[in-house]
Amino acid sequence: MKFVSIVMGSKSDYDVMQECIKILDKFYVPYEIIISSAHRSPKRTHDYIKNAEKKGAKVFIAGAGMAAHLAGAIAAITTKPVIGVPLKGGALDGLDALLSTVQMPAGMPVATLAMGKAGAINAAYLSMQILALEDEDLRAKLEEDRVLKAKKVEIDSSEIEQFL
Ligand code: RP5
Repeated sequence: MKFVSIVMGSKSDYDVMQECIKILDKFYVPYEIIISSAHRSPKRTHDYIKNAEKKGAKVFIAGAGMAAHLAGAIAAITTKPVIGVPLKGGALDGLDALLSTVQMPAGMPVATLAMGKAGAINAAYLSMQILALEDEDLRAKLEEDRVLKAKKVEIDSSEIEQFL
């Protein structure tokens, strides 16, 4: 079965990464989610990624804070797309995680998204867009979602807009 794999570095990341699974649930996209750390449990991370690939993981999402090497460590193990979500926290409040996740050396890409909740939500959307390259039903659902978003802008505006 094709699925999205979500890995987070610590239980303390779960609150934010739940935003990601809420979106995948909404679109009925199957996923796995685990805690595994690049630093604290490197073997577990390696073994999980290898096993998830065998089971059908098509894209990996990594959420981590501080010296956030998780997404890069996963990118070192797989050639599947890796999406990184830098998380806030620590003395630098997420700037450390952003730079650790985004500044990958050439040839080892991590698609790094916004810090925190927006990044977690966008990770779900980007992973679905990747799956939708080979899934017409999912592509149609994503297009419908865009139409609804545009409608909501109009509805929100209609409540307050003024023209001369
Ligand atoms: C990272 O260190 C985790 O992803 C987490 O964001 C951060 C702090 O972890 P805890 O000390 O809260 O477990 O590995």
